[in-house]
Amino acid sequence: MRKLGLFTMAAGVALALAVQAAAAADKIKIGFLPGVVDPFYQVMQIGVEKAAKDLGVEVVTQIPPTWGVEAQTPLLDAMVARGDLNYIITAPVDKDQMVGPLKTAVDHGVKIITVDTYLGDGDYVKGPVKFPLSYIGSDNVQGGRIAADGLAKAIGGKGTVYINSTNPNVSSVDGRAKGFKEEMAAKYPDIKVEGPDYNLDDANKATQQTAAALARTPNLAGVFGTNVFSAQGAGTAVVNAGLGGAVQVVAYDATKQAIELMDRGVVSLVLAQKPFDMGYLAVAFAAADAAGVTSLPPRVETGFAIIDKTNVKDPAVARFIYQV
Ligand code: T6T
Repeated sequence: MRKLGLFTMAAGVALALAVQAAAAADKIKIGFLPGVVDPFYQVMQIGVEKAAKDLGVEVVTQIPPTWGVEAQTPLLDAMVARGDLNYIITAPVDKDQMVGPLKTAVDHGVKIITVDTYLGDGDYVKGPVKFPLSYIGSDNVQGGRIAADGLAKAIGGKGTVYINSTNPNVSSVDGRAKGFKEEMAAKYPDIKVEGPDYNLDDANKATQQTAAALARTPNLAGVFGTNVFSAQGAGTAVVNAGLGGAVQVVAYDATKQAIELMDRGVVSLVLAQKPFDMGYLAVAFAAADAAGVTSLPPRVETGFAIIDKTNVKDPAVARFIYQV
């Protein structure tokens, strides 16, 4: 297993301090507002709740039923209007459009920690958006590069590949598509990249779009699905077309379904993120901040487990499959 986490020494020290300091911290209340209902955020919620129990803090969770600013903003506004939350842990669904609503929360005395996705360019020290305490999540550009290397290897270094993604202006999936394209352009001159198409977090739409890509490019060699819904749709379209094994799929997010498709020879590589860690650390950071810790790192990369058929049965790797 390759682990690419850059969990810094500072972050490790901060976490240890958080655990010790939580007992001393004033009782805090945290809002948890992820992006949408899906297995990735369900695992994150398990991490949030475990940390809340371990550290003795209260958490209020609201999950938008669909992805988008229109769905996330009213839930955020309602959290702020409660008046009793000290921190909100959130995955902003748009790196620009959620700046205003989250800044309003800060103006009402709520501190913000972003998980999985970030605001602005994600640099909360020198970048355009500085108010969040920290970004805790994957290095998604790096994840896109890993996906590109995996897909290039699976297709023998040549052919046309296609990206299916969710929405523009989302730091996570944008980063994945960027890293993927950059890596392909830099290292694989015989691979042509098509897409991304945007499925708006709808697996059925992802299936239709991938089916259209297969029809458009009859010799398509591979597909990169940049998240749960994209990879699900990509896998389903390849199976429906009877092309399992002939068209290679690389899946971001280690759902049980992605692993099943790997067992059936449809998916060649799965990138597991660490949503449990993201949720747990975010609560620990809030507790540490409340206890007076001033050196929390503004960015924590939680790393990946990279799963293929050679290591999928290894318990050290399989533990990162999203068990929900
Ligand atoms: O891939 C995750 C998350 O990292 C991304 O920001 C949005 O999609 C997921 O939640 C999976 O559906």
